[in-house]
Order: sequence, then C-alpha cells, then structure tokens
Amino acid sequence: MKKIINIKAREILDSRGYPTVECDVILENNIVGRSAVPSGASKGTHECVEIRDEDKNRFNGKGVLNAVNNINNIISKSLVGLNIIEQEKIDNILIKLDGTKDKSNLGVNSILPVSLSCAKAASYVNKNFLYEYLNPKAKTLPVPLINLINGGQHADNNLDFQEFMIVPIGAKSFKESLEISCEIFYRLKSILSSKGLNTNVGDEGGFAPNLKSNKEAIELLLESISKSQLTPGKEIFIALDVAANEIFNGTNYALKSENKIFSSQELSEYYNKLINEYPIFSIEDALSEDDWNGWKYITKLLGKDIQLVGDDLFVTNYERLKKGIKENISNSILVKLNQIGTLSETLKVIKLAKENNYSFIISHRSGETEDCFISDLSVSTNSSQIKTGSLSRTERLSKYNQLLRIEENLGNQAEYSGKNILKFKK
Ligand code: 2PG
Ligand code: MG
Repeated sequence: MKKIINIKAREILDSRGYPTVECDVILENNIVGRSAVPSGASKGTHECVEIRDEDKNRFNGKGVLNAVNNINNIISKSLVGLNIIEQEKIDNILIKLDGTKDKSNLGVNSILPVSLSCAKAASYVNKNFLYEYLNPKAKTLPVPLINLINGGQHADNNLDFQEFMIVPIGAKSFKESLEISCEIFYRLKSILSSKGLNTNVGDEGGFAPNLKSNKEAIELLLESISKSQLTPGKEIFIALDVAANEIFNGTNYALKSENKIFSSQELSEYYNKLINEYPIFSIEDALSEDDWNGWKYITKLLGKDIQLVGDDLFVTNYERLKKGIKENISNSILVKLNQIGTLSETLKVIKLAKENNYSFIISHRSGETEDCFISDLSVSTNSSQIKTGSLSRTERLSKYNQLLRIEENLGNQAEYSGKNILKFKK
C-alpha cells in the first residue's frame, strides 16, 4: 500500500496562453503523479464549472490561483494519508468536499487534476503504463478523428461548423493511421496554398481558411484524400462537429457562411442531403444542447445511417445521458473529463454508454496542455475512437505520440479499431 503524503498545485499556461491548474500528488518513495486541466471555448451550459479569479489585473481575470489554493489548502488536507489505489473513495471525498452538482464551489479545475494525478501516481507504483493500471486487459487502439479544418469558435474564419475531421479507418495499425493522415494533412496544405487560401492553423491545429461554404471545406478534404491515393468512403471517412449551440439563436439555426436560416427539422434535412452527397460517418452536436425535440427528430431521421454524437448535449453527465437513452436521442457520446470532474464519474458514464450500445469518443478540449491522460483513458476503456485535434501543435501531438508508445508497448497484442467502428454507421 502506498499513501498520499502531499498534494501540491500550481498555475501553468494552456495552449491558448490562458492559466490553468497543474497538480502533483506525491506518494511515499517520492512517486509523483502529475496532471493538468484543459479548458473549452465552445462549452455546454450544463458542464461543471471551472472557477477563474476574476481579478482583472492578472490574465484579464482568467487567473486560477483560487482553484490552486483550494487544492493546496482544502483538498490536500482531506486526502493525505489515503491509500492511492482507492480511486473511487478519493473521488467521492472530492465530490463531497465540493458539495455542489456542478462543482462550482471548489471548481472543476481544482477537483479534476487531483483525481487524475491520483490515478497516474497509482500507475507508477508498479511502473505500469496508465492504461495498463486502469485496465490490464486493454489492447485496442482507437481510430483518431483528426480535425484538419477548424471553424466556429476555434478559428477566426467564416466557417459555421467547428470541426471538419478525417477518420482513417482503413489503416492496419494506429501508427499507420497517423502516417496516412499526415499525408492528407500535407496535401491539404499544398492544395490550400495553390488556391491562394490561408494555411495558418486554428486552436486545434487544423487549417482555418475563409471558404465559400461548409461544403467547400468537406470538398477540400475529399480532394486531399483522393490526391493522397486513398479512397473516401472506403479507407477514410469524414466526421463533423457542428457545435450547434454556436449557430442557434434560441429559435433557429443560422449558417452565416451560406446565408441560410433553418428550423431544427430543416437543418436535419440539410444534414440528410450532406450525408447522401458525402461519405460522412459521424456528426457531433448537430443540434443545440436543449433542443430535445429536434434531437428526437434527427435521431429518427439519421440515427440508423450515421453516428450522432452528443457533446454539449450530454456534457459527460450520467443523468443527461440516461435521459437521452430513454428518449432515443442520438447514438453516441463525447467524453470529456473536465465536463464532469472526476475519473470515477467519467467511467460511470462510459459504462452506461456501453450498456446501451452507444459509442463513446474520448475527447480533448480546444484549450489543452501537454498532459496526455486521455490517450491512456481511450485505450483502457476500449473507446474505439479518440478526438484530439489535428497533426500540428504539440498539445495535440502529445496525445497521438502517447498512443504510439502504447501501441509499441502492446506489441503483437495490439489491435486497431479501424473498420470495426463502422458498426456505429448503422
Ligand atoms: C468540442 C471541443 C473539442 P471545446 O466542441 O468538441 O474539440 O471544443 O473544447 O472548445 O468545447
Ligand atoms: Mg463538440
């Protein structure tokens, strides 16, 4: 048994240069588990709350010294002396200490790094990879949903949809999936420059050009795939995150780049046309977070044909997912640790998704750090898919690189989810 002897947090900076919390959980024998919290730009209203200092003299009010102090002064006192492998017990103490449903008291940004650092420290006790500690039988690598064109809140361009992703199912291994995706990424860059379009990247490392329409972004992806000698709809599919909260005005959805205004039903019909025209495997947040009637409609219309993912809709929340399952809404959930705040609660949501045949995708946030906890989480839960940005910016690559190490560590045993995910395309 290894006991927690100290917990120490600090303010560090994330990929947008905003402060975030990093935490060290220190065990006997100087074993240290360290993790850091990511942060979203297009957040769901029902997510747990990250607390910011609101002191305008520091980082435009975005400092996180209060969250850091909550760890150093309050949380550490309650956890020192506990056995590190008692993750659920630790998480329950964190939940009780906070005492609110949305973790607004201590802040999700003080609770999550402690929870994750404990799991990491525990994995180091027996010198295991984190994924092995979480699940000794794990051996399957996820298919990456690689966000090659950024729009919406993640870029300063005119695209309404937030993420245009490629899904390399045709590879034989995770390593190969990255190799062929890099080929497409480089190809896209040269196509953009040959057309005089901007090749600067957005928050998640994908290109962020101004285009005539959302369709044009999809067509650029298809051109890059074909010019890389790969077949769209066979080896590579397309996935979208519309992040529809951001185009919803309370009544209608507006696609500004295309000068169109839609009701939920009309937008669903628009997606129907898109999926008939293009090899789209998955659409995330196709409608806004509380448009339950719209979600019912779109699930009836498209739920048998494609993966419909709830991100802001479910916010990794057990009760919201349960409601969705009961009402036949969507068929997939995006899983983000900082939407809910502890590892144990996240695993409980994943279990519910599995039991109900919903696919689940482990996801980063648009504001990230070098922490690659989600890579191990995705393998340990057999998630089949991971969403962690494009093929540039080290805070995105750190996740892919950890998956490469995991695949290497698994050796001959390693499997790649690949075409198996097509079972989610019904
Ligand atoms: C999303 C995420 C991650 P953000 O909407 O899925 O891509 O964005 O972290 O800004 O909420
Ligand atoms: Mg999303």
